[in-house]
Amino acid sequence: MTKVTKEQLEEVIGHFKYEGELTDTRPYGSGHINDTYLLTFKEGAEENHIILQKLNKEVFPRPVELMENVMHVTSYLRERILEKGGDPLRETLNLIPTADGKAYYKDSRGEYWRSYIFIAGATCYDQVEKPEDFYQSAVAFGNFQRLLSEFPAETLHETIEGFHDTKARFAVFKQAVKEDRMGRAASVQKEIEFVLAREDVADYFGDLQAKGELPLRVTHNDTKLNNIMIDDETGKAICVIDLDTVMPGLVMNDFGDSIRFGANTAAEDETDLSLVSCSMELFELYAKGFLEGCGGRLTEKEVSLMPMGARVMTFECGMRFLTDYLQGDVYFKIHREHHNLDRCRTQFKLVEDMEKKWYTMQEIIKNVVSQEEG
Ligand code: ADP
Ligand code: GN1
Ligand code: MG
Repeated sequence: MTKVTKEQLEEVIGHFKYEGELTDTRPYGSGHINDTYLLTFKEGAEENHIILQKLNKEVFPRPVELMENVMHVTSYLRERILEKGGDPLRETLNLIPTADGKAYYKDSRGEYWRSYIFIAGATCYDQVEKPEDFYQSAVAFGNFQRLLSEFPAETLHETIEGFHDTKARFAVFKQAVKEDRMGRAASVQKEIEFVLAREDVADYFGDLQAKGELPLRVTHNDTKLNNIMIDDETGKAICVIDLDTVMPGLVMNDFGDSIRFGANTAAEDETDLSLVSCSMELFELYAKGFLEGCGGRLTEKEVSLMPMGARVMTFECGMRFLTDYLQGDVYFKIHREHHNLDRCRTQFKLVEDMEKKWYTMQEIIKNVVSQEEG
């Protein structure tokens, strides 16, 4: 990943249609993929913020297609939000065009940039601070699923091929172990064994899909808590952000990725593994909110596979962190040595914990469903 220079930022900012005088530019947020900046503009006595992002070209090799998806999805959501009397300036992302009316700017180094209206008075959380926030995020992600249920899926590009093809990711992992580019494999034998012992988990959804048992839906595919904005005043989750991976996918994965991140009693990169566990209270709360948000659109099979979604997504994410560690930290941004290994370990601890609580997780889903029906 090449570093963004001051001159580069100046060039990019000069090409967008902004109003007012620029008073501050700073890196922003805790995403692992794109480079996000917060810009501050002054107009008279008023201060306005803007989000500016450099797309990660290594992760998203076809940025133009990606931006087409973002444009389609946000303009579709805008219509749905207006129909129900909502405020599209706060309830979906809004692209700010470049001076020549484009949705993105390609700079002189060939990097792609886009800009969004800043959603003020709302927060993205890296960990659940209040259970109610997690519940609200569940309703919002479920609702996102419902709002996109009629979206013409065939118009979407696949921004990352096989993004949640866990079986294919398992094969990539094995290759990374074999190549052992950084000479790190010997020091992570325990983690490697953990993955190899769970090929059945990696294959689970792919096998069912091959039998035609799972519907393909338009899904978000990166439903972590910090990809949702919660209104500081009302406490409601108002906007689903980070739309780069909206693609056809499985609804259990959207459910599961939220559990992986938000029902963890510790941070994704916690080094004290004794703090890491999957909270059954948060699991239940999220399941309630998500099913409510989906509004009865899921099949019985999809609902019954929600615990499996949590297990598969957590396993897959841990395996991806470990793969990246073995390959030399080329995919996820790291902020300290062995960061990806620390992240991998929390995920595997969570998987183990879910396996211990497997029966409880199934029972919770059954209870939530019967409460919904009753
Ligand atoms: P990444 O793919 O790197 O995770 P995101 O699109 O999720 O990038 O953005 C990173 C962070 O920037 C978010 O977690 C959020 O805090 C902030 N952010 C992104 N878009 C907006 C927006 N429109 N308004 C306010 N904050 C935003
Ligand atoms: C990345 O972009 P961000 O930080 O929201 C990743 C997800 C992982 C997540 C792990 C495009 O999400 O798939 O689950 O990190 N996004 C991409 O925290 O790979
Ligand atoms: Mg994000």
